[in-house]
Amino acid sequence: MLAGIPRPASVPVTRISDVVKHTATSVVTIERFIIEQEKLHPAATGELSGLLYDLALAAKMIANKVRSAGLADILGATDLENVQGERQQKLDVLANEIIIKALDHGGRLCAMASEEEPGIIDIPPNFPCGKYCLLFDPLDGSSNIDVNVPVGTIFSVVRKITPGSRGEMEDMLQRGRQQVAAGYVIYGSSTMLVYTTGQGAHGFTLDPSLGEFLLSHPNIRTPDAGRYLSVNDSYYIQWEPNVKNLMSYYRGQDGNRQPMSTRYVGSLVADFHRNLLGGGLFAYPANRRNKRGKLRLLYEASPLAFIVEQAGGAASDGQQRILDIQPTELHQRTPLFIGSANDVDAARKMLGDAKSASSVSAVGSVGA
Ligand code: AHM
Ligand code: MG
Repeated sequence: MLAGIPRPASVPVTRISDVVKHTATSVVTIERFIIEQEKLHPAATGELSGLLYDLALAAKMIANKVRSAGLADILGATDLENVQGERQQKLDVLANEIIIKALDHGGRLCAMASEEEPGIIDIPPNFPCGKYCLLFDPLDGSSNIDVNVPVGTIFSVVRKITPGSRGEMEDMLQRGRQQVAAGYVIYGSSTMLVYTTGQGAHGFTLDPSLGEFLLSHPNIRTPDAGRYLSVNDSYYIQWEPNVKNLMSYYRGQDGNRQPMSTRYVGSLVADFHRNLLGGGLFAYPANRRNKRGKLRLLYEASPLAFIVEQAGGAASDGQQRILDIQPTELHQRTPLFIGSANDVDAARKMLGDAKSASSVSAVGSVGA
């Protein structure tokens, strides 16, 4: 089993110049970057590199579908519901299938789990099993598809910890700090893939003319405090008093800080990506109706928490670090406060302290 992911301050961030040499005419494809990074680990077998490259390929295929969605008449909802009881969009189904088919035969995975599937996705018996598990949200924010708002794919990779060749539930239910890689793809005005393997967070932009992801954002660092607050205010009356106080603080209404500006796309990847690059906080607190919030720990919160920490930011459920939460079920939800470290710290202080003063009933996620 891997040791826990160190806090950002102690992360030996790979200097990009150690990995690739930039010249005026050189471009660094994601394939080259992954291979060069692998060389930093003499014991690496290449399996993780292959897996990341397969994910990049799946992302290109999904980007292609998203881009041509209106033209191909594949917009709109299907009659199906996913395991969360939400209507699936056609592109959700396609993206889910694309990822499974791109990853199931390479011999790198022993199992997968998707936000769109009720249980573990086994590797077909005719394909070899590998040492990693992949957990993913194939198309996050899919309710925005019909109105041309950016959507995204989120993924998390953990190492198999059980004996035997097939992946088990125990392999899936690992704390976020056990992740060996995580990333997201944003299908926006351009398509970008951001990933980490624990040596910084790096971003790649898809060049449509070349069909390649090119290194565009090496060693992303997020500001310690941010300008933007991303939260859905329509839940105001359902928030506990301490959450209301926290939001008043972010808005400067209590006179203790400059007000943050509100920006809420309603597509987690889009909100997260903007705040990662520019600084800010995304918050999806628990409320009286949804005691554990809405977002999924394993497919959304944990992978983005790994990335944000690698970029110098933080992620908390209001009580504890997201990466420390012990999952107990595949589709577990968690409150989420993620982004600039100082802004997340304010949530931890105001919600954590309030809880210990027992003024909060059920805010917080299950877990250790
Ligand atoms: P999804 O995974 O079903 O697409 O739901 C997750 C999405 C996030 O992208 C977004 O941040 C959130 O749901 C928005 O929820 P709400 O409409 O309650 O604000
Ligand atoms: Mg989602």
